[in-house]
Amino acid sequence: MSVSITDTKSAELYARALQRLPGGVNSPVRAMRAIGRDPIFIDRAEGAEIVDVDGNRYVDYVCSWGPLIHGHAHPEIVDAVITATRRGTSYGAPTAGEVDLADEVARRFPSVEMLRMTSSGTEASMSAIRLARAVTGRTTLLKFAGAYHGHVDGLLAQAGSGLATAGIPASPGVPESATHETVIVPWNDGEAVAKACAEHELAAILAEPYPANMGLVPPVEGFLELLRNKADENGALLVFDEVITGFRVAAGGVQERAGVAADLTVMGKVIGGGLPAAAYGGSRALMDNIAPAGDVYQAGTLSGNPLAVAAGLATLRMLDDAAYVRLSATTEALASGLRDAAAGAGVPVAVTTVPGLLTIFFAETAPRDYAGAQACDHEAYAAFCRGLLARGVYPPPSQYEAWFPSLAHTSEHLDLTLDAAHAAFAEL
Ligand code: HOZ
Repeated sequence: MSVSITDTKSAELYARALQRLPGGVNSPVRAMRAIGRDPIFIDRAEGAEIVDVDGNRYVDYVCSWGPLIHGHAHPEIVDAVITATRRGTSYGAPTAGEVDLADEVARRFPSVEMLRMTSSGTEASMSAIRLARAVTGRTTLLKFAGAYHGHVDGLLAQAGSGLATAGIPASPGVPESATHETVIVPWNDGEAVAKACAEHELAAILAEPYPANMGLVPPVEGFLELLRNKADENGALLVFDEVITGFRVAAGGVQERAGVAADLTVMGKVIGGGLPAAAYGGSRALMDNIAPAGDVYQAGTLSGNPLAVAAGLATLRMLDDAAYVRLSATTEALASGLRDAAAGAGVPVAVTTVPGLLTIFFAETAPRDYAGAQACDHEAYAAFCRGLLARGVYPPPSQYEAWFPSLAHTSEHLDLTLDAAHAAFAEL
């Protein structure tokens, strides 16, 4: 493992990239501006480790922002993709794998009797909203400040993830007409939800049930049940965006852990095993409204792509009960090690966890909403990240993104991470 990094080749690539790619990247957070440094260009990865173009090796806690629950380049997933590739990369026609994948999802998510695949979580969110509006005959949506459901126009106001990271409250280019039917309330605020429900006939209440795009800010006791009840009273659909949490926090996502079922579920990341795939699904009665079964239109040339389906199937089939026990233990060991390291250095932090997800907030207490996440010490987080990177640990370069421990992280990886954390905290 590296103890300091040289980045000559990354710097050269970044200079070239800036001429051709806005900000030098194809998605904003990886540019690392929020932690005050330039992006690191990756050459290859295996298990829990990535290697950059300068040969620096890191323990990776981004893991492609969630899809790689088994770590990088898992041999069974790679084999599945290679086998699928030899049979053709895309047909624009249905395959057996798509039916198998829908079966695998339905077994884990009882609320998802049917699904439609898309290529990205953004598309899946957008399509779930269209369906909710079509079946309710209503247009207004309720979402939470700091939640992120992809870069759908109507949901970009007060959104988490890259918008929060860059401090963009609402993206230019999104017309007011696209957002004026979005009602935004603070996460974990039952009164605000009740008030919004009293004032609006909603098509949907849309939530990440464990929000992880303002950092990980779990729901307070009873909040998900409240959302379920309020949606039912209002006549709205409850839409859970489980792009990050699905197949990760439990086989059946937050819905399994919390025992609260959604009407529509948005899935992504793990379902594609590291290739571009996402989906939305719900009851047969709802999903039969989607074309060609019904008249709610939605389509995609690469939807259900056979390589992504092969990667997704291989990924899901390796996720047995023991895997979830192990992922939970790894997450908890990392969290308690980080808490101890911070305490040892006298740095106040609050570490939130659910199995497979973690955020270290630089604050005395864990935030319970977006305003709380915004109030954390982002300079300290940035300095901590730079300290980790210099010691061979690659954290999410934003206070608003969760860490993604994987099944490939071993006790040696955790030891190295915690040694680096001790040193990085001491520098603060
Ligand atoms: N939406 C991802 C994070 N939640 C993308 C991060 C990036 O910009 O690479």
